[in-house]
Formats: sequence, structure tokens, C-alpha cells
Amino acid sequence: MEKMNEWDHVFKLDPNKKISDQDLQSVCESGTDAIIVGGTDGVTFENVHDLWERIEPYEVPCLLEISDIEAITPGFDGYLIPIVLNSQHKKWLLDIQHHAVKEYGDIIDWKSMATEGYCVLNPDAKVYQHTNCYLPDDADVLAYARIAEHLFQLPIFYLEYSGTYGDPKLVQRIAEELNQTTLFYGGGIHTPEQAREMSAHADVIVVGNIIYENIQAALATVQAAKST
Ligand code: 1GP
Repeated sequence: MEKMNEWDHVFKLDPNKKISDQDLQSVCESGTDAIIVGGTDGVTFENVHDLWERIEPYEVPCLLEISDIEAITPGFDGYLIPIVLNSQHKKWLLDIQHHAVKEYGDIIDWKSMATEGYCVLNPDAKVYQHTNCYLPDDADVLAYARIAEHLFQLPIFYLEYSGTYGDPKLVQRIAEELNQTTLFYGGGIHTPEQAREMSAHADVIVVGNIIYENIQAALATVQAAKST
């Protein structure tokens, strides 16, 4: 987990979507820094475990982003714990984490965990609706970034535009602000140009949907991010 601040690029695989063995091999051998297994709907112990078993033979680090306590599967190289900073409900900031720690606190390996402070900026994204977000303006986002770094000292601040391409100027402004906290950007990266543009500001770009739409385009984002 401590190597996360050296990453440039990660692929996010959704356990609720199908991927062929060949495409999975290409993703795992692409030179990406890590694979995150995570999704919003239909995440179950079975589909997470199945995907983990298929990724595990490869050398690429594989992390589980926990979205459902029932789907926690042992064996991953690390676990990402989202908190949704712009949710309007405390449930997504503290209550589900509290419930999980109350249940499993005695056996949790704390060193394998990292908290992600999400700021969700696409109102059409499933995660935005699922976690009852409001749309923050740029000043709000900056304040969340400062909270992430200075008050909560989070390892990750995640600008999440899932499904749509975001605002590079805002990503740049937030990147200028963060020194200790690693900035993840995710959303709508489909081309090497987009990968380069967001990689110029964010520490790590997260590439998801395009894997399932155009595998060659997805693979081309790795080199673009690495060469920026
Ligand atoms: C989703 O941030 C990731 O959680 C990636 O977004 O699926 O739009 O690439 P896309």
C-alpha cells in the first residue's frame, strides 16, 4: 500500500461485468500499476472472489475497493475504504465503516487498508445517486481536498467523474493543493490524449468503462499515463 504514491495508472474492474480471459490477461500484463476491483451494483462475495481468482496468478497488485461488507474477500494485496465526502448522508461518511469495524475490528489488518476520500462530481453516475451526493462547486471541492489532506490526513483524495470526462482545470487546481494526499482522478478516460491530460495533474488516473467497450483503447491509456 505504501507504494501507492509511486503509481500513475490503475485499471478498475467491475466484478458485476463480464471480461474474457484474453482481455483480462491484456489488462493484467499491460504495465498498469495496479488493478482495483470495485463497482456500485451487484457486487457479491461470489463475483468478487471469482474475479480475484482470475487476477491472482498475475504479478500486478490487486486491491479490493469495499462497497459491500458482504463481499469482503480475503487474499487481496490491499483494501480501499471509500468515504464519500460530498454525500448528504452520514451513512456514507461514517456509519457503514463503523458497522464494518464493529463487526471485524478484531481481525482487520490495518496496514493493508487505505481510506479514499471520494468527491463525486457526475450527477448521472450510479455512485452519485446511490450515495446521495450533492454537486459541489469548485470552492467546495477545494475545501474537501483541504479537509482530506489537513484534517483527516487521508492517503487518497479521489475526484470521481465515473462515466464522464471531468474538468482538467479543476483537477489541476486540486493537484496544486495536495502535497501528502495522493490525488486519484477517474472518469471517462477513453483516449491517450485524455489520459495524458489528466495525468499531467492527477497522481493516479483510474480507467474503468472503456475496458469493456474497447480493450485496445483502454490499453493505450497505460503508456500515455506512464510517459506524462
Ligand atoms: C470509476 O473512476 C472510475 O469508478 C473510472 O471511471 O469508468 O468512467 O473510466 P470510468
